[in-house]
Amino acid sequence: MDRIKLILVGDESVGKTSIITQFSEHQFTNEYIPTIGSDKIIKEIEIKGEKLKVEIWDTVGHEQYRTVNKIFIKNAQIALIVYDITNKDSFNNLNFWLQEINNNNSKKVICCVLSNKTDLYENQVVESEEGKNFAAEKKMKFFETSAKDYESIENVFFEICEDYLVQKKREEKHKENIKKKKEDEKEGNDVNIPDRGDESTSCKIF
Ligand SMILES: Nc1nc2c(ncn2[C@@H]2O[C@H](COP(=O)(O)OP(=O)(O)O)[C@@H](O)[C@H]2O)c(=O)[nH]1
Ligand SMILES: [Mg+2]
Repeated sequence: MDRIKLILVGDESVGKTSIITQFSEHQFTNEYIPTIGSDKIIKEIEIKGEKLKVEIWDTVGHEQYRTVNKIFIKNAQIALIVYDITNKDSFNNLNFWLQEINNNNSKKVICCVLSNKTDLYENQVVESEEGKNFAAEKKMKFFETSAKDYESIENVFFEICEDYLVQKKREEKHKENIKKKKEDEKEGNDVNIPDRGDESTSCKIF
């Protein structure tokens, strides 16, 4: 079974821990419990008959200093970058988190933006369009979530993990094509390798 590393980043208090708790335990609390220690949970999911072990890494309460442990980001395949619709700063800092991922991960990471706390629309200060535009500019997916609502959270994890599987298959196919090309070259045949076509959902673009 494939095992993948998924991390959540974003400012303090945007709802990262709540999102994880909702996804893994179907629970939500209004209390703010700062995350301490290293938090990693493993959840097994199944996408179209394919099983996947997802390691979900929560930041460990150092978001306020805006520094992230390099180990935390290293080797992550998926990053959920979260902001809170009632907190403009958390939106303005999305770029910072994106850079942080790019600087500390040599591999291609599938990044997406989560606009969280949609249930607090009365206090909304970041318009939906702003979030959508930001994500579109960087060719990332955009999700509107409320950690109170299991469905919107579940949807994110399933969709983004499915994207990962699709990309992985594309890469495998690409490798196969290269191998085949080499073999054909040896035999003197002429073969074109199709593009991987995996430009979207990657944050290695800006
Ligand atoms: N109303 C509402 N509150 C939320 C939501 N997500 C998180 N919270 C609250 O925001 C606070 C911070 O959440 P937490 O998950 O600890 O944020 P973290 O610092 O990013 O891990 C807590 O009081 C949560 O109950 C949400 O979607 N809606
Ligand atoms: Mg937390």
